[in-house]
Amino acid sequence: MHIRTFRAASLQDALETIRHQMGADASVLHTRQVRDGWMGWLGRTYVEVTAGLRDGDESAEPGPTFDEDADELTDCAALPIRSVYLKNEASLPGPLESYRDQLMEFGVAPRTADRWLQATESFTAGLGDSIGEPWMEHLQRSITRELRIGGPIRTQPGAKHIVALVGPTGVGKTTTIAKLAAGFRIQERRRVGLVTIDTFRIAAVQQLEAYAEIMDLPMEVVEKPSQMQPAIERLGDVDLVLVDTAGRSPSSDARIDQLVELLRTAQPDETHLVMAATSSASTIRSVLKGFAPAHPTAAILTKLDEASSTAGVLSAITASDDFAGIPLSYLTHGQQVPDDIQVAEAEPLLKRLLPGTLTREQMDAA
Ligand SMILES: Nc1nc2c(ncn2[C@@H]2O[C@H](COP(=O)(O)OP(=O)(O)OP(=O)(O)O)[C@@H](O)[C@H]2O)c(=O)[nH]1
Ligand SMILES: [Mg+2]
Repeated sequence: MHIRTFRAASLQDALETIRHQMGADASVLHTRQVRDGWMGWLGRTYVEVTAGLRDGDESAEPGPTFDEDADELTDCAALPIRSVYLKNEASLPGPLESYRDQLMEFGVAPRTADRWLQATESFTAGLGDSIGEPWMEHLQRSITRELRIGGPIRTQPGAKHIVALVGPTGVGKTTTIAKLAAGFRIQERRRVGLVTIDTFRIAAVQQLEAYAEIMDLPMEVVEKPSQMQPAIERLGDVDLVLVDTAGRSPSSDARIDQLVELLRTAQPDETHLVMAATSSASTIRSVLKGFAPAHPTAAILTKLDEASSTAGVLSAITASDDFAGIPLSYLTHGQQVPDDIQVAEAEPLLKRLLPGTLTREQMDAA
């Protein structure tokens, strides 16, 4: 089969060109709108049509010549369309089509991109004339509807609320524990105790110990299940116990089982799965799957400051037909303890949806 892609100013022009170049038996395989210019901005919109012609069909239509160099055409001969077969999926408005390409470029599965964009289109369809619509804001709103925001850790004086952080290696679990400990101790004036079960590396214990010393917090190191409850007892009359764990690869079932066994002895009230916002959608999906035995009750997204696009990550954590979504508790956006943490909300995630995504403030300022 010959497959060729044509660009033209309109679908009509593209079809006429296909007919002229490939003959009346050509089939339209795919259509989309594309924009040139930087990241789709300030460019012209074209219709891109991919057409195919089965081998042996070339002679079916006398007349048309096959010009190998004429892939991109904006100036088309005016020939009547007779029998070009159109598989015209319902096309989205131009700006949404260009977002579809960008979302997929950043790891969003086509099914998810379509769900978001169709929700956006349905929303805007109800608004009447869509020319000049703030499409990105509508897209952000559609994604927000699927995002689960779980809220922060809630403590009661004297309740000894136990919260464990689990996740892959190096995502920022220990740093986030230090930020949380400082926030609860200083701003909320709670009594906080730390437990680490990360005895895998000597440096890991020392890392948490350093924070415990600076903040004058009790800290216990637990190496095996039998030590857990006595260690929690020794912390004394604290309101919040934060449990740091060793980073685990989501594909290492044995190590995750080991972690889960040790964690079970702490009987955590909440288990927050820590993931880096710099990860790809497929990494996030495999982390969610790999850490499912730890029964995470919430997720923390770290390293938002380093993420060029949150589209892939959001596609993996938002609710879909076969996934209930995971509620977000906190976002972290830098290495500074205690400052670079905030209670999760949609806006910081959505303003980084794609490179160059405009925020409401940026739009207002423009
Ligand atoms: N840019 C940025 N770096 C961060 C953030 N949070 C943590 N880090 C850095 O990430 C690195 C790893 O942080 P850790 O807290 O040690 O990560 P961990 O998950 O405890 O690592 P393991 O215990 O080895 O699994 C450190 O250099 C942190 O300073 C963040 O929000 N943004
Ligand atoms: Mg750590």
